[in-house]
Amino acid sequence: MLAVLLGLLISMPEARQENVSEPNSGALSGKSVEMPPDIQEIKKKAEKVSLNDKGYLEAEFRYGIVMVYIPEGEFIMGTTEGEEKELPLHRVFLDGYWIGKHPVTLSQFRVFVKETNYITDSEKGEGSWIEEGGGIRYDVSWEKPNFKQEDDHPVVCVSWNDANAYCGWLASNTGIRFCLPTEAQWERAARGTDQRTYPWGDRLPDGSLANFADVNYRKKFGKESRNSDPDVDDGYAQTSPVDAYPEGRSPYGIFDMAGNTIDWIHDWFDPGYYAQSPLCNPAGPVRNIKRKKHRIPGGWASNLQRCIRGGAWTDASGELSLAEGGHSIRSDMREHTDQFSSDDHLGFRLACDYVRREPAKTAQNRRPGHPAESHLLPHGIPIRFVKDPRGVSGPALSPANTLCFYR
Ligand SMILES: [Ca+2]
Ligand SMILES: [Ca+2]
Repeated sequence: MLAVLLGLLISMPEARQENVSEPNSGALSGKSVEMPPDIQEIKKKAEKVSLNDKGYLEAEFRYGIVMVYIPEGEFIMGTTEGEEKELPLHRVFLDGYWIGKHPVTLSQFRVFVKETNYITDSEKGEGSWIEEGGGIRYDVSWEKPNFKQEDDHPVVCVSWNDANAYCGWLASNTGIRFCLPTEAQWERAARGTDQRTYPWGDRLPDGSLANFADVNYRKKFGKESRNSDPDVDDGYAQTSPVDAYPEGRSPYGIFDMAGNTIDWIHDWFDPGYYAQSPLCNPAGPVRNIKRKKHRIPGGWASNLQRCIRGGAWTDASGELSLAEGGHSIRSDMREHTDQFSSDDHLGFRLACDYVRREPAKTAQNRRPGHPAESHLLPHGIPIRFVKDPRGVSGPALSPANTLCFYR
């Protein structure tokens, strides 16, 4: 079946054009190449595999979960037009990975809770805050976020812990290692390889591209709240269906990378991480601040800061982070919050990158013609083998300017 798909792919001009900058993306080069094992594995376990209209593989699973395959390749991460924590611009190589076409929806999360009797952090008393009438409430949850949600809206009021619990449950149900995306995986899936500011390009969003703090938000929460844009009507004061903005999709055909809900990211947050990020498959700093939880109004703060990306229905179109709170829906924006936090604009999407988690023990494990090898080594960068930073057995990060391979 994939041979047929490859034939289709090669015959699609749009797909070829899109992927010119994807070095050795294998399936797209037109040469006879061995399919990466992750694609083969997904093909076996998915209910359906097809090509989307952007020319990328999509795999469908139970519960309406759809994953899009991002081929291996390089991109430039960061921006010179944002904040200091988004600097320096740095080149990143990623192995191929799968990422959720949509955020996890309310109905998808409900299945998980019903099957497992899972209790979210906010329901355990960790607090989930929302703005209401100029004040803050802390008594909301994924089932009762204090605004109306349909089944196809993204689940909200879930913490990083809740998101990971969902990934673990889905992994056990499907036999596929679902996880949260790394910051690098998320940014490439949102921006592609041409350093665009938003998933659709560089122009500021209008009402057809993303759900952010628009005129509907302003009517509900007041003009002083979060720098909302009175000139845009995106149709929603709060969350929207996860497929409501097809024109705002990323170069890979992924929805809601800007706005609607902000996505939890696997990685710890460090504002200086870009200066020391490894070139290959960065997975965030190795850091786990063992600080005691402390009480804050409505819950607890653990000081365990995780990255969040993409902005939400509460956030501004393209501004930098605002002193009074609120983020931007820029695809290069970096933000963070406590991993126990369960705000009404926090959601998540899935990733799957289990091939990368297999540490390379010897140089022989490398595939011949690995793009990082052929494209980066001429620059004289040394190679060092490290274990997957997400491994449980004492992860080791590669120092800056050192390549690492996990194969
Ligand atoms: Ca809106
Ligand atoms: Ca989003």
